[in-house]
Amino acid sequence: MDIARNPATVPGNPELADAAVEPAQPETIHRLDYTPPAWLVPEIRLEFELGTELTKVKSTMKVERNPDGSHDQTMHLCGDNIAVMSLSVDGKPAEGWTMSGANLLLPLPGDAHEVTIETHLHPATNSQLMGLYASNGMLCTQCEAEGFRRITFFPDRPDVLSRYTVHMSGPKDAFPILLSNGDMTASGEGEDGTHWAEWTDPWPKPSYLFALVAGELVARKEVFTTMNGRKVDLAVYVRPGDEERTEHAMRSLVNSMKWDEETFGREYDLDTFNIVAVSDFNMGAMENKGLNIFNTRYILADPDTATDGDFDAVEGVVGHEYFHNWSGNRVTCRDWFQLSLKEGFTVLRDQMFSAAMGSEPVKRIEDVRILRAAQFPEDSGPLAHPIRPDSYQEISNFYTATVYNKGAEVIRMMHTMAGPEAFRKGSDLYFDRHDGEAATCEDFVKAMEDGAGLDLTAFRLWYEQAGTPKVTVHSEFSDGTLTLTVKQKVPATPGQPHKKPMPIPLKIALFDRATGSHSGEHTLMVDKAEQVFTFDGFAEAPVLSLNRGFSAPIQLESEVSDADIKFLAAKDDDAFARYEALQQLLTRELLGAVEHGPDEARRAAIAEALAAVLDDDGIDDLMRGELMMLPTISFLIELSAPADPMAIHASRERLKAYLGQRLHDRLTALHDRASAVAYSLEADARGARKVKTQALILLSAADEAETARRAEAQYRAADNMTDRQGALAVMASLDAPARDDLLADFHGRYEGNALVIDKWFAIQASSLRPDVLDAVEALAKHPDFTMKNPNRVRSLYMTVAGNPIAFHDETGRGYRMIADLVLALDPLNPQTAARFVPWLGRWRKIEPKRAAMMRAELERMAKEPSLSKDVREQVTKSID
Ligand code: 0A1
Ligand code: ZN
Repeated sequence: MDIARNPATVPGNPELADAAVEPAQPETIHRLDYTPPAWLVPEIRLEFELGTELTKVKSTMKVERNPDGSHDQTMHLCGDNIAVMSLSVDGKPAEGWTMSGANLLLPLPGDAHEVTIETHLHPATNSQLMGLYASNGMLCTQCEAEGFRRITFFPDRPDVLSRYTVHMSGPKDAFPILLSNGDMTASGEGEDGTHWAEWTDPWPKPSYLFALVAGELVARKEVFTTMNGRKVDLAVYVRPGDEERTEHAMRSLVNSMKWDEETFGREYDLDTFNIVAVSDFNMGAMENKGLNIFNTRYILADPDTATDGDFDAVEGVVGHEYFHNWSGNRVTCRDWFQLSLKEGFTVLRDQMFSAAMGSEPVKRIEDVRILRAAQFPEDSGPLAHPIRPDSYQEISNFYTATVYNKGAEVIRMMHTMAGPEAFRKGSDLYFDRHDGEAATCEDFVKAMEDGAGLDLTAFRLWYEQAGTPKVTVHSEFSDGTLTLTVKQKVPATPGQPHKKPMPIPLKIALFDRATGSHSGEHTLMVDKAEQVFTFDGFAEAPVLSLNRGFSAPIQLESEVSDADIKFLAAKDDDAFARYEALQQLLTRELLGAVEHGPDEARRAAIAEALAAVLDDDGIDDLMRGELMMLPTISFLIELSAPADPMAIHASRERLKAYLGQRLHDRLTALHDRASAVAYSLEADARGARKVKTQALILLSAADEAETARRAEAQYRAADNMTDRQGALAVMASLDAPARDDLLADFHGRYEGNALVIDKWFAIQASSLRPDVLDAVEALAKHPDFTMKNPNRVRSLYMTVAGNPIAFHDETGRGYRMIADLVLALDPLNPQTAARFVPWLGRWRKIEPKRAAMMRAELERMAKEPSLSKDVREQVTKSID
């Protein structure tokens, strides 16, 4: 083989190779262009000679022609930032191969061959954190979506499934633990202080599920016995010193395994299940077969360093990754357009799991809050896409709230329409029918139709159309009959100017005013632009409770009067609907006040409703804490475009001050009561901690001095992170003398604990003080700040982007700060950099002066010639 013949493959200098091949104009990939692969790889053996500076990889693939593929003689192997060091076919140097950009084109004469390729990797300088990289002294991989091609040349697409054998060797002192997918099948000692291990994964899998970890790690171990008596060795690996903080992750794993058996009939299928926590990670975690790799943030938790929210997040993400073993791994995706097939379903599964482990209504409220804060803005902005997108330039940009959270809502609607038993039949059929396959969203829908007995013909629109349907309900009452006229409109989104009406399962109840009860829920199937439903037999007009449990991911515009909303806020037996009623009342007041100042009657009604919430012994504190939260500014911006974020903020602070005054005694009494509850992880104690901080938040705008006194006391008395962080976050927005002392105390107390120092950055960046941007600029120069760690970058700058006071600073400084960050981070880590762009892309929702400044920042970024494909796609789409 003559490598020099290929200018793009310069041995030992992969960076040069990459620079030569990056296309100027990113290619757009279309869903309908899918064709099956011409060549399959039923088996692959990977041999790694591990080193942080240099790792040598030898890949030996059994390849065969795909009978269902085209008759292309040439095998297409993807590559990214790697060079061919050697290439042979059936033991002889390969001939006639060429490079097409970063990819390798290998002509193969027959129907089956053995292909061997050697590549060299440089983990220490891999700042993208895709492929093989070094993190905190260890080596680890991230392959989803297209990272495997940074390790070796391979048909790196999810419909090529292979059996993997992985052999790795390296110095025992640097890498005492050697892990990969499947079960360890052999190990031994080498020469000169090296050792080796071989791992075999019997389950065919796509390359994005490959994983390898090597380093000095310690584990918490446990044995789980599955429903059919299989003993599984579980381990949670962390860096030495962190093992005490893995108990909750292990408990969450065991609970997930048990829950998936009981709820979905899914059993684990290997003798080993390993989790590894790494500190440098672009996302939350990754479901690699038998070797889940996690951001430390979703593993490490103890009362002193993790909040109750952090504990919940660990439980949810551990569950999520474990559930992927079936929804994602046993049944995988045919292509990346099908991402929601695994992600939407797995999010629904993790939501159901967390609900079962804790409080179902509270979990539902939290999930809807996330949907509204993250997905609704996406669905109404320039980056809107269906849960099954039609095209992309960079697939990493499609790991979105739409694909994940709206994807979960869509499957939840199937669950609602089918009921739990029929839904389970549908999911059983899906897993049976497609086990071992790379499937499509259509396969899932079909299995649900066949198994659950649903007709989803029209429902498939939820996979095709982007945009949050707007639904209005108009009611009329006469002669004992209630007539509901329901109208829906799906707004235009990029590339989809005209929409069809969607099938919407709308759960409602009709309350009798006199008794305060109703005679049962109805699920209306709304599937036309306009539809009329009638209900008889009422003595007087009933009170409408609509979209109960948030049965459909829609924006509901109802004409329900303040009085009826107040009725529901006090009496609705659906906890979600009760929360929703209060939110609606709050939203009306917050937005109304921006236009015409406060509405005294409505404010009084809110205070009365909240007083009832504070007094009601029938509500537990976890729910009370939810009911005490005001709608977020980003949610309010969504509803009031074009919005003046400062006016919304001011309106919110004004209402907080009013409520803080009106409810002062109740809030201080609540704070006192909750402060007396001892720490535990039980629901009562968690609830107490939640209301404690919520009480301070409501009090803060009314009485700064009292709030500061209480926050300081809460901070100093805290024996757990929930209280400490809550108090410090309240304090961070005040002008109190103790503020800086407490911030310094917090830093000193947790120096060296990366996850807690992340909190220290985030707390300061979330401040509502006018000097917040000065503080952020200073923090960016703090010795603990680094652009190399995504958690640290997010803790400072994602918080800025999500803090309307900072981001929407009227000088445009917040926008510039985020654009500067994107430009600085892009060369290091394009994937993480691209995640900041959508904040600026929301300019259409903002009043013209700010909108122009936001857009100008996008244009400034677009002028940068060396922008990554990731950032370029988001910037270009956001400007249009
Ligand atoms: N499949 C993972 C998410 C994930 C996607 C891409 C990644 O690349 C950096 C990492 C993780 C999940 O849903 O948990
Ligand atoms: Zn997932």
